[in-house]
Amino acid sequence: MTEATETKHFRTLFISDMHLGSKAARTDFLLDFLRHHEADTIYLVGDVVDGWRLKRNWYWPQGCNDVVQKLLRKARKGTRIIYIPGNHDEFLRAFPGVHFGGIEVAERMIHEAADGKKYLVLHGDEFDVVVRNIRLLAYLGDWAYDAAIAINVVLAAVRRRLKLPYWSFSAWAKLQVKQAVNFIGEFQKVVAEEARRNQVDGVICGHIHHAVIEDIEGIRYINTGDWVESCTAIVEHMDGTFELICWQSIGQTAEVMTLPAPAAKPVGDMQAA
Ligand SMILES: [Mn+2]
Repeated sequence: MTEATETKHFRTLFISDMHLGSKAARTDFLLDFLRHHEADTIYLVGDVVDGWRLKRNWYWPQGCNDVVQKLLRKARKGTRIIYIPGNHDEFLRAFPGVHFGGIEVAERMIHEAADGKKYLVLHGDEFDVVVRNIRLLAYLGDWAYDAAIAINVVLAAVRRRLKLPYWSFSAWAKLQVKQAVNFIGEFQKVVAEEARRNQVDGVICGHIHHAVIEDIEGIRYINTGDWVESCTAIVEHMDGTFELICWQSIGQTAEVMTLPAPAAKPVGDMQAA
């Protein structure tokens, strides 16, 4: 292991979709990333622990412990850590406002960047149902949109009670290879629209395992990606600029994408994750 890279300190760090407890979790890269990146505030943007995978069969190698220990240690040393549960760790959604080991649980947050811009931070799975029914909902209007999200939340709770897995948008989207391209674009549009409804400048989410920083009709859309395939994180510098980091090797970054982002691509032209 190389120790060549020094530790960098950021204002904020956003990571999601680590899926600890699933065999696909890249705890080796994640641990190395956490060693080299410190921040005043860390947002865990959902699907940190893969609760449904663990329910089926317990898989918790040392790497998962190391990641949890590393995060708890950062919290002890003064990093503010906010955990926004996703659909795979939705058991935590029952505990908004709870603190454990210095980590706060919240359903969603408004993050104010150093430049004063406001970002809605959420996991994003509640929009699966909107994405699936986008044309119908556009026709029916605002109340139907709100109702669809409410129904999705209730359905998820019912499925949980019946011990059925949450309907996985990303897994499903990936199966529909051709359609996935459109669905990622639609998801981004719907989430950006939610930011507009909340009168903020942008949104930071996870869920679809497709990291990107781009502008969608005047709203900055930032997706943290995942630590299963792409091994990505979002950092906010001290001046409020955001950067997408790919950490796919031990001790050095493989790829860095910095703002200002390239011109926004038209929806539907996205690369499937
Ligand atoms: Mn998710």
